[in-house]
Amino acid sequence: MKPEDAWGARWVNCAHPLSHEFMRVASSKESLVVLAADLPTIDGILQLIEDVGDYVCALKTHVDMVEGFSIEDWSRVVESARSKDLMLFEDRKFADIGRVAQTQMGGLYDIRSWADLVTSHSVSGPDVVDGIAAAWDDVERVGGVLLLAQMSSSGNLLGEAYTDSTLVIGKGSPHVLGYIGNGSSVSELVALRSKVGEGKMIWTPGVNLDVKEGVLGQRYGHPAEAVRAGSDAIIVGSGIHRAEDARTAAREYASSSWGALLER
Ligand code: 6AU
Repeated sequence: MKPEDAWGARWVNCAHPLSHEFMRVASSKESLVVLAADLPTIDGILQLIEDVGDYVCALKTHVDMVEGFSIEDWSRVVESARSKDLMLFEDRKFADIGRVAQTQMGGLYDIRSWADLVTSHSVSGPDVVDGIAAAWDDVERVGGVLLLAQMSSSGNLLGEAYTDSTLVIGKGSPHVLGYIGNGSSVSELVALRSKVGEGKMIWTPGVNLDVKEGVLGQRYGHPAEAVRAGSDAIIVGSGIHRAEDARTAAREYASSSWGALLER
């Protein structure tokens, strides 16, 4: 299906080039799934990409959970993801002053050299986004930032006023391609979408086909409900990597999320 037909107003209004890249990949794979590859080894991540790469659009990583990390080993993950047409998304959740964020984009993990997308908190103000963007400029790459406007964890401190201030920061920056919303709550997502409008994406963790309480305060909603409420990408970790058959699970998340997009 052509992305402009599947995505409608979102395709027309989202200005960031990487939102179009995501919508293109999603339409070619018929999936809105972002894989949260929360595994501690490179071999584990490589195997997961091999198993489910055909059904997911982006690889979301936490590089700092990889044991014995080296950038040479990591390049195998990057190559494998690219060969499966996956965008690379480091969930770094930056939260410092701009200059420090710029430096943190380099360093041991050299996120700026391989990540297409990163997450950032807005708690420190708008300059964190400029710092991240400056780091991509330093290596002549284009990247996009997803700001945490809501969270899925119970008891989090991102209340409505914080969300509203985050949207002001996002609206003011061409580097912000969208927001993280709470996939476990349809009402929070509907409210977020009505404030965001069509011009930015909302990506949602906290989704599972088997809606249940997650461990350590994680909350889950149904992926199709999240998409119908305005989510553009479902971030799925344990629902896939802890499934008995990860490939079958990924295919189910793909069809549930894609079907919901077409209903929207
Ligand atoms: O599907 P799960 O519960 O196994 O994994 C959820 C993934 C994890 C979290 O780091 C991430 O989603 N996440 C995020 C972000 C930014 O992606 C925000 C949030 O509020 N909750 C959350 O779980 O990799």
